[in-house]
Amino acid sequence: MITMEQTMRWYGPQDVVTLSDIRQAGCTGVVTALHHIPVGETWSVDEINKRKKMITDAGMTWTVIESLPVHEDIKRQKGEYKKWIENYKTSIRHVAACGLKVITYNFMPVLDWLRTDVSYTLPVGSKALYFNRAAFVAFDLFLLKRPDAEKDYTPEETAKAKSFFDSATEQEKKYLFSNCLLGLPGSDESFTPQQVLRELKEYDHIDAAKLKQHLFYFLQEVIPVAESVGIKMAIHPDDPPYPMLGLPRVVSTEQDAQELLKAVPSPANGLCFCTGSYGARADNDLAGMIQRLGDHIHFLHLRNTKRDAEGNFFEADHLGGDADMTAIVKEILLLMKRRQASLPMRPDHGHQMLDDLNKKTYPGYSAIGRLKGLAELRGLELGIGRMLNL
Ligand code: DNO
Repeated sequence: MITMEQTMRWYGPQDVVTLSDIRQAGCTGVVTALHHIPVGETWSVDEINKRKKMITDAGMTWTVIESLPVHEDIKRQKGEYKKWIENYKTSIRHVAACGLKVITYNFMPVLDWLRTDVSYTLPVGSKALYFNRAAFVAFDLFLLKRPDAEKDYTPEETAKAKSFFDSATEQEKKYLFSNCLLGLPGSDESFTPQQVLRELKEYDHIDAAKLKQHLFYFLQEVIPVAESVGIKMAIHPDDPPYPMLGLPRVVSTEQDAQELLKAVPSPANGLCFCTGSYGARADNDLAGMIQRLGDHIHFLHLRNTKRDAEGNFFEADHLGGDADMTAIVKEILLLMKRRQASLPMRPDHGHQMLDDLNKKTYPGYSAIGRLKGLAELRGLELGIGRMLNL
């Protein structure tokens, strides 16, 4: 039976969750990035090898990068975007020279993932990440005060946001503000509102069609390089998977994924299949997507969300929520059998629970919560595999 390669994300030497913690959780691999290198700059062979040695010294492997970020100039095709693309190609070559295999990246303008509450208390007392639509609209309209933002919302949504805002305490407003402006993953620096407004303005004339063109151009440039050195590129979907703050998002649905794969056909042009991000939309058929897109899936994020009709969702237990994790893991097992390859996966996010509650980790990246998710997924995989005689 071919099983998934179990990994966890590690934010590097300053991460409160140590390599030893990750090893004890049963992982054989670590997923990480050189977060200290500014976006756009080249990753040197030396720096990559230094990080790799830390991981191999801890008894694990490093084959998947998450993320090699794409410079905003590339997404906007402005400024020095050609230079940043050349740097990206050099980084791909360096990463391959160090024996790594998969590069995860995303093409979300300005912000990466976004939640309105990073410590939403669940009935059992652990904490989860939460996206509250009314809170988000309130942030946009009344805290960030994005020009013309009201055009993006129905009168009903605006009214809900207003009533949310009017009943929130000053402290709750501050908390909402800082959650929405959390910096990029792996960074301790938050965005300032001025910075975000300035960045948003840069996208004034970029709609989804244009952003797609920019993505396809980027792929046409970097995929041949990746293919020539044996690197698989894995694009992470948008999170949440729809336009935010007036910004287009173009990797939210199965159709988006199909289009970007078709734009540059190559075994190197692939996907990070994140069940949490795609799964926040009811119209994404996750198990079906694995069947149809499976040949292009190079990395898996397994996570679950529970949605409601208003567009709110919270991160549920890995085997709870709206995504049918049993059906998903079954499809993954069949896929790996067909491809005769083990796919790297990580339990994406985890609740803050037990001793996690006394620690400050990157939101979603607690040790025990992720270990619980991993252990459940591991058991599910083994059970399904045995039942199906794989
Ligand atoms: C959130 C993560 C994302 C992801 C990037 C990939 O927890 O899944 O931040 O790493 O979008 O580029």
